[in-house]
Amino acid sequence: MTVRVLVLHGPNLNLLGVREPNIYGSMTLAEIDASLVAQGAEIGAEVSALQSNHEGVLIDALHSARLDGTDAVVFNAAGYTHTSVAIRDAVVACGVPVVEVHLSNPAAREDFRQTSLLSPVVHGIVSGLGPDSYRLGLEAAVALVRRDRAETE
Ligand code: CA2
Repeated sequence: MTVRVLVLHGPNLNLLGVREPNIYGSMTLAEIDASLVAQGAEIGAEVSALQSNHEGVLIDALHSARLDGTDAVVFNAAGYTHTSVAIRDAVVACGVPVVEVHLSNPAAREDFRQTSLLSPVVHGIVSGLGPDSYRLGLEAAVALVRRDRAETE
């Protein structure tokens, strides 16, 4: 059975490949999304992707995931990772497994990136591996859903 995964990208990630390639790499967001859709097709997952610079849009997307048949979310909340109680609450409320991903390794960066408000409420975290963080996050999300399904059969 197909696994439906939402890949959700937070603020400024629309600038990937255009600005700061030394930190975030040279792939554009469209290229990352296309690679995840292709990966999904290979492993039996239907991948959709959304980027927003607006906190409320990200929260609405998490709420929709609860109702629209999404099985798991791969989420790079970007700067909101470190600041947004509202997004953390929405992650809890969405009721599907969420895998937190980061292109960079926030633990190796500035003090203000050392706290993730999301990490305590997600199923797992992949960071520091560039676009491979998303690739591994998607693989993990699909495995989580398949394991849950197998356990409830
Ligand atoms: O490493 C990551 O994926 C981050 O989530 C990226 C966030 C940062 O605030 C987190 O601490 C770690 C920033 C995203 C900004 O994306 C840009 C991409 C290109 C140019 C400028 C910003």
